[in-house]
Amino acid sequence: MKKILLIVDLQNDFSPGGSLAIDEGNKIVPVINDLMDKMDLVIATQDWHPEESTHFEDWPVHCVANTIGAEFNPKLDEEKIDQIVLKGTGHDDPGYSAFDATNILLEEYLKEQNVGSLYVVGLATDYCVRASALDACKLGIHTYVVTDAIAAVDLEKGDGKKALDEMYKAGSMLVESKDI
Ligand code: VGL
Repeated sequence: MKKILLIVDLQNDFSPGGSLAIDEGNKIVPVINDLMDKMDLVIATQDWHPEESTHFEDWPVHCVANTIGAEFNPKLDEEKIDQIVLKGTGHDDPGYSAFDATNILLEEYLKEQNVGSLYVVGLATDYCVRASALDACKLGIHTYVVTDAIAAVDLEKGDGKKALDEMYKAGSMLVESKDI
């Protein structure tokens, strides 16, 4: 059974300077780089939107496919990624959850890879990390959320904390990277 890291949307547009920047988006990158060495397999998602998407009625334009904003944060050790997962690729597809990916069927892939535990990290705690962890729990996957390797948008103060409570109640374990 494998320990699998799921890195969610560690992309330029969600990093400081990006169109939907999360202040702490850079701080978590070294933590994630270290975690990659502790895992049997590393999966990384990319929000990968078309130029026009109904998702942009709710958010500033971000992570348009094949643009710099959609590229990984340059500090991320990309060569350690085993599988890239693209999501939000359709016109009406917000792609909050990694399990909504369209280039692979993540649920099937995780089964094939003999997932024992899934460690969820990245951006953002209150959106894509939340949706991905909740789906993983629903599928019966042993899910951990690494609390010092995520960061929240916090449109409303406390959204990140609320999302953590929700993920915990749904069955995710909350861990710190030093305990992995
Ligand atoms: C995300 C807001 C809008 C995320 C994506 O990656 O968490 N947040 N689109």
